[in-house]
Amino acid sequence: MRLTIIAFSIVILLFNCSQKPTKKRFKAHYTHLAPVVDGDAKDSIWHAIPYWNTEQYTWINNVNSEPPAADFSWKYKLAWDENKFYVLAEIRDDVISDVHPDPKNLYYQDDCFEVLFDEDNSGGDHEVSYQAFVYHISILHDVLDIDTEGNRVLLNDHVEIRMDTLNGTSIWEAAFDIYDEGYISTDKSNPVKLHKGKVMGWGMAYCDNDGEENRDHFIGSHFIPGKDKNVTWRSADAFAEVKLVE
Ligand SMILES: [Ca+2]
Ligand SMILES: [Ca+2]
Ligand SMILES: [Ca+2]
Ligand SMILES: [Ca+2]
Repeated sequence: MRLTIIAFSIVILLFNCSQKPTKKRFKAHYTHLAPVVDGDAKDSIWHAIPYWNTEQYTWINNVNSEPPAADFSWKYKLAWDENKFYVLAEIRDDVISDVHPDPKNLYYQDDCFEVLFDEDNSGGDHEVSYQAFVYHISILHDVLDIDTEGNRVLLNDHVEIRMDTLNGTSIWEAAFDIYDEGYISTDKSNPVKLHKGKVMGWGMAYCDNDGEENRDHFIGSHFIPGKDKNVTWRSADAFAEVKLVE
């Protein structure tokens, strides 16, 4: 009897060890008509999606207080077709700021919109690989990640983006090419074709700088367990997921 209980306990333990923690899963909706990336939400797909994603989690807090809505808050919608992944985000940020003009220097301390993709949802380290991408997008539309040598690299040709600000609210509209882990360069690599039912590692974040040297907050789309929440730039284990649906 005792041996049976021990054996049963080991089976339970092994089962638990093999279970990946459940990740938050977002939905992106299919569009027959690609939205025009012009910073205007008039496209039919943005009208057709009836809800906004609004959850926000503070991954870094440098000012010891959570941001009130006028300091930072967001809502966003996600869409896709065979060729692109689309994001429409409406972001309230009281001060739009870029104090580090070199796009490769301290880009994450400026206002910076981040969109995360792990095409095959493998998770794992991606610091010096293209097995996942974290696109750091500046208010000047520069798009930065880290290449396979560990260098900061501009990947502006992976995404068409338009950001316009009026009265403290910015509309970010973006169309992303999705590359898999075999990506070398845009000359030598083709974006993957997307299909219904596909699940990718995904997430979104915003670094909010309000005119000082450093960002006040780093806000993300989903909960990250543990004490160190500044991990998505190097680990896709901390990404959420997105499913491509009808
Ligand atoms: Ca548009
Ligand atoms: Ca702010
Ligand atoms: Ca991957
Ligand atoms: Ca700001």
